[in-house]
Amino acid sequence: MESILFRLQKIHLTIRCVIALILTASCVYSSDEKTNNQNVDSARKIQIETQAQRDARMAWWRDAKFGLFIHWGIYSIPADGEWHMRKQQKSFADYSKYAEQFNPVKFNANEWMSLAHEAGIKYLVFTTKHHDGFAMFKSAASGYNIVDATPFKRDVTKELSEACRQYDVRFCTYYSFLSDWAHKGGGAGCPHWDPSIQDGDIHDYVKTVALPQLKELMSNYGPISVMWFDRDSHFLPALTHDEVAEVEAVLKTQPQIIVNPRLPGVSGDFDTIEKYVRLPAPIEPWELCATINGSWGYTKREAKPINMLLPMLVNTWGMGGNVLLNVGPTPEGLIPEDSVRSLRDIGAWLKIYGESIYGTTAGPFPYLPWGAATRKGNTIYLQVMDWPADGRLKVPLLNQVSRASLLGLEKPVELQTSRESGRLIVQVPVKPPHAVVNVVALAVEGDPLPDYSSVLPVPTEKEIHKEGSLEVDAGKPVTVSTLRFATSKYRIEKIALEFQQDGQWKPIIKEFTKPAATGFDRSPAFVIHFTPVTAQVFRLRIIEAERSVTTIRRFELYPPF
Ligand code: FHN
Repeated sequence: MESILFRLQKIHLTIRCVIALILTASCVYSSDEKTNNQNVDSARKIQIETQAQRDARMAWWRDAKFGLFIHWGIYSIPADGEWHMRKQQKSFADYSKYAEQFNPVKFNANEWMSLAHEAGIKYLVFTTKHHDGFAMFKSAASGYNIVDATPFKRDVTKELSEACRQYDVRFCTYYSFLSDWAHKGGGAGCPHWDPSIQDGDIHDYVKTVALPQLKELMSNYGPISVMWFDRDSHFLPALTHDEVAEVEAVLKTQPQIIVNPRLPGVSGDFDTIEKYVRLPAPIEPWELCATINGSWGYTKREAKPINMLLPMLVNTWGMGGNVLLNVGPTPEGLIPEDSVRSLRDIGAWLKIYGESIYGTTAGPFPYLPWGAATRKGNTIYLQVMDWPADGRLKVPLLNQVSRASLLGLEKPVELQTSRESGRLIVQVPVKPPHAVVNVVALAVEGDPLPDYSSVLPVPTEKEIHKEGSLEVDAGKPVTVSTLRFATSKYRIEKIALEFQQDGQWKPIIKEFTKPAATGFDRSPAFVIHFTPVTAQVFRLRIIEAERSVTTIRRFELYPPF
């Protein structure tokens, strides 16, 4: 039984705690008042967005699936890509001479956006200012811009924003916020090579150049659908709390704007990966930005043809990602003819098969030997890259299929389905309608039930050293015939796959050598088929690697399909 005194003490203690809490809060509050009323004001004004509001804001982006990235600036003149100034360690005096030469008289924003529309593009991300610090828009914050510092004198950002609206493409702005190699205090992922121009306080640079230019972009070019921040290094000074608050306040002037996650401190709305799909895929919503020819800014590299681009696009869409595909226009203001051709070929495919891409989410399969898949409600779209020569498409799906149809003909053709030893078989024509990727639509009942996955325990990422190996026990004897493995970077040179028998390691794959990378867009995920082997313990052994340590992100073994 508690004494009355003990109870009184408890009440007293509780009251003191409550008072202490109020004082603490007011103290924080008052200290805010001393330092920056704006924080307190913005703290009052911050509206916490509900999930429903966020979903509504993101809906167009999730459905859009396909954007065009354009890297264009005075760096197009040397045709050496957008890092030319840093790669060649060119002084500002030298590099800025390109501005005096920049006169893209063949530039026509309507032609660019008409092509984007034809390519099935839904949004444009344009480099309004890259790391070289040169603004492709009229700016009062710096005379180093296309209107004031070139013979061209036109605000191409404004012309593009207007053309986007005319061709039903959403206008989005890329801006290198912290990296700037032309203004005092601008960040660089390496020591400044022209200190008289570049050295300075990065917070002064944010205050005098980056923030004012961000305000100009948010104020002068109509609705901005995505703010695409970027930087030339992960190792740049952080923004202060106040700077973040100011950036957020400027972005709030475009209330529906979506923001990428590349300005540390400023929350992003989607995940972003670069150059190639990787395993595991990021959590949705995410975007892969990739190049059409292996470089961002203009170079003379040939654009990849559709039979190389479409598999990358379809695999990304099948993993639930958007694709932001980049072209680098010429100094004259033209999108290179080979890039135009590839974009048109993609657009022609999307014109026929777009229903299997736009508005879809990731397919239900962890891995498909012949292609990818997307999902829209009860319809699963199979994007088939390896067409079955015998006309029997095997689909690892347990669901009942109420209708199967082949897209790409005058009208969808109904297909027969059957089951053979549990595997769904879709009877398809021996000759497919499209040369690269064909689409079969399956109307299924209930939530999709895939039935083909790796026999190894769900892999954890593991760092292994050169000549190291990763052993995994399947828990029981299994028969496997496909290895899928992925590393963190494209750094594995040679690997071997082995199984354990009577305490000895026996080879399954004696030596797999990674194929030469095409450009730098090469996914570090590999699929290798081999004669079926039955065992319980397996190991992936690194024979040769570029670096002393690499991370195995996925080590999967699949049974015969
Ligand atoms: O350094 C930039 C690069 O030039 C290019 O703009 C890419 C595009 O995503 N972003 C940075 C590298 O991650």
